[in-house]
Amino acid sequence: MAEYQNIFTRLQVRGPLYAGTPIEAHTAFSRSSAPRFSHLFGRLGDAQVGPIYLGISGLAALICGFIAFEIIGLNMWASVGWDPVQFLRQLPWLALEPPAPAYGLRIPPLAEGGWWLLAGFFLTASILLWWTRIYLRARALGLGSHTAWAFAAAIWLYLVLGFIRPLLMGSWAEAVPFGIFPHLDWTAAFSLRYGNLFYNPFHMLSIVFLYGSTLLFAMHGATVLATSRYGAERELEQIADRGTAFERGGLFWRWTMGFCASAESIHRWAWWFAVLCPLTGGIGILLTGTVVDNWYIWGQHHGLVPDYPATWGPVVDPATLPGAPK
Ligand code: 07D
Ligand code: 07D
Repeated sequence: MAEYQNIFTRLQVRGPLYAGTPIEAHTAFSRSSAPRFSHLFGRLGDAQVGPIYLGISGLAALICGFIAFEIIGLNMWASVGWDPVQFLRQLPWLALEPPAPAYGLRIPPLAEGGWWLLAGFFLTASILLWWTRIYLRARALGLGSHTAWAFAAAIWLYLVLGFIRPLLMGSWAEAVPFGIFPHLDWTAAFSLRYGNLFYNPFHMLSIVFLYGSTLLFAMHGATVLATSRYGAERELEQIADRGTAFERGGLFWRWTMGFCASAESIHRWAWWFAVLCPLTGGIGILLTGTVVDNWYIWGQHHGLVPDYPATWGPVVDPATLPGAPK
């Protein structure tokens, strides 16, 4: 018989249909759609689908998100002369660009960046309203607000990239365009313009937490799956009692690396690594162009970049050369 490895789910998690804990009766909206079972969802997680809680902030977030999505999509479609085939063919390369630098922080005509501002406004409203929804639903269930603050860390990086840094630089043109490949082109151009982001210590920190998050996630996921044959995913008594799956999981890490997290602390590790990735990243982006103009030259001044023999003369900041964009 094949050994039970538990990499793919073979069991359906399926209890009796359940509406969830009672909620305040006075809210204008409530939970909607009768709960039902889905076999496919049962393969991925809990088989019960719904009821979903829509609520005012959720509904408003969806409407704002839809408006932003429409503005972006219709502008992209217009950019290929409303040709539906070219729209689909070129979609990953199409963009809605921010205003040109000449406009600074002024409001440009719709076709010259105005639509970008509007889309950004509605996308930001949508994201902030979704944050509110997460916060309020967690509170209503008597949970901590950890999910909301983790999401806030991602929103911080998003706001730095598209709003706070452009404000400090005095130009919307500094912000990221909407578009699949155009936003990657922006990322590469940003790194080049400011002298190679690899020498930005906050980019380094952000990468540490990005890579660290995947490592911790793999270690934690693997530990729980590997001990689920002893019931580790049903955590309660495992945490306190000797001889349980949880103790074996802890022993595994103590034997292999001399130290083990606790059932509670591993989730704090995961939370902090995930949160610190966009948090440190946002600091790095905020400093770029505002405090530090060229990370390579900054690296030379701070001992990150060795002093190469001056075969071709000293390194000059390209931004100071005649003809360089201001
Ligand atoms: C798996 C959860 C599901 C989310 C998904 C994303 C949209 C966009 C497109 C309106 C992990 C849904 C996508 C709603 C629709 C239009 C035109 C999350 C999961 C599946 N990026 N980025 C992607 C965003 C920035 C970078 C993919 C958003 C910065 C690089 C997707 C933002 C910089 C690469 C995407 C944002 C940057 C990507 C997959 C906002 C520096 C890739 C994302 C709001 C941080 C990868 C073609 C994913 C790719 C990729 C979305 C910001 C760099 C389109 C919404 C400006 C180097 N980014 N990104 O799976 O395949 O996330 O690109 O800030 O290689 Mg990006
Ligand atoms: C984007 C937070 C905002 C997202 C939100 C979600 C929706 C979707 C969906 C309905 C991700 C909103 C969601 C709207 C709704 C549905 C379905 C978080 C986001 C609010 N880099 N780099 C990072 C690496 C280089 C550059 C971070 C590696 C080059 C720039 C990360 C390498 C150049 C920026 C990272 C590498 C360059 C970054 C992002 C290697 C390009 C940033 C962390 C191995 C040539 C960003 C400080 C994150 C940053 C960033 C990794 C290379 C440029 C750690 C591994 C040198 C401009 N890079 N990078 O959490 O913070 O993103 O930098 O080469 O802005 Mg980089």
